[in-house]
Amino acid sequence: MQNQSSEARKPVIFSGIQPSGTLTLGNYIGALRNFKLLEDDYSCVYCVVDLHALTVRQDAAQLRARCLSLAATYMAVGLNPDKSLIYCQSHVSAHAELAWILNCYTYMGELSRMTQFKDKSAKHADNINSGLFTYPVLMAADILLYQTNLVPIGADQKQHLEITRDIGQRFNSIYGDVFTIPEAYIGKVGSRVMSLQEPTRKMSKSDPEETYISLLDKPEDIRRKVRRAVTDSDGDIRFDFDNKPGVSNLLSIIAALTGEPVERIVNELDGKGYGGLKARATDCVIATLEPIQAEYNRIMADKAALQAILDRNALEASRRAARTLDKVKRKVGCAPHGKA
Ligand code: ATP
Ligand code: LTN
Repeated sequence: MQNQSSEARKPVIFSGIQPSGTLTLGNYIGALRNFKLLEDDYSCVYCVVDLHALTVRQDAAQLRARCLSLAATYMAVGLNPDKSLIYCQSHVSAHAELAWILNCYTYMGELSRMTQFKDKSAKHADNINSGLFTYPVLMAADILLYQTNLVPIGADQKQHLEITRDIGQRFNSIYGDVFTIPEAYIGKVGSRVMSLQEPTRKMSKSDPEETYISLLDKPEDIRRKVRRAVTDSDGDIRFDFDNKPGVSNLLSIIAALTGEPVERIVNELDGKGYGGLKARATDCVIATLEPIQAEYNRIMADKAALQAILDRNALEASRRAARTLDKVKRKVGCAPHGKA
């Protein structure tokens, strides 16, 4: 973990991922690999947001296992637990406390405009709970608690970052400069990886298996899923998301994983057909995931050590979060006795 002086000097990054399933290639390209990229220049806080995952019914034992697995995945992509604060959201009660207070500074109207709420309500029509509705307020609390400057996220979370900024600014305009107002960090390539089966929808870990590539998929699964990925019937390899979403999605995956510009990839694949495109995509994905999987298996082999890291980090996160939460409580009139 960083010492306090280096932590104080660097700007702060916060991001979180829900332990709602095994991470997908979308989570990796859109979020996780940027977490790693930014690790050296910022004081990073990377959270396993299990309270957010409760907005959809979860099996308790499975959720616990998924929290450990997600923390191991953070480390398997190269995040260093001595540099980045990796911990579990529910272990730090300040998140839920600040979320409650911020709920009272957030309007029903602005929450009703959130597209993720509309999508998730349609997907879980039998469980449209109020947590699903106030989900962005908990996300705002996550971010604002740590005086965050930058939030690496995929494009689908842009709206949630905007409401976070609005809530933070609203609070600051009443009480003075309590919160740092964060900026989104959205990668230029791959900020929205699409479903392999319905390439006009984003790839999502809580969708059916064949629609996504899991970070833990075996090479044969990856080969099969990419081979069956929906393309189109004109046989032309070019980037044109509106008319060729499936082909464009595979091209962006290759571009994101290799760092090559899309035009060069298109030229290289000239005459190779969709078979060639899919083979190239498969190779890139397997080459990226193999070392991550090896590292993941190594970390998961010692769950006690992993748990110890999470426990230790939760204490440090609580310490950092308390600074903001205490200030907020004082501002709104909830200061503990003798501390007003
Ligand atoms: P769920 O299916 O449970 O809603 P999810 O797979 O959509 O989950 P989250 O945990 O909500 O993933 O997101 C974690 C991070 O990954 C966020 O920053 C999000 O923007 C990013 N992300 C998720 N899906 C994609 C995608 N298809 N392309 C790019 N980034 C993505
Ligand atoms: N809402 C995000 C997950 C999330 C998050 C955060 C992301 C919860 N808290 C704080 C960035 C910062 C999602 O659904 N992907």
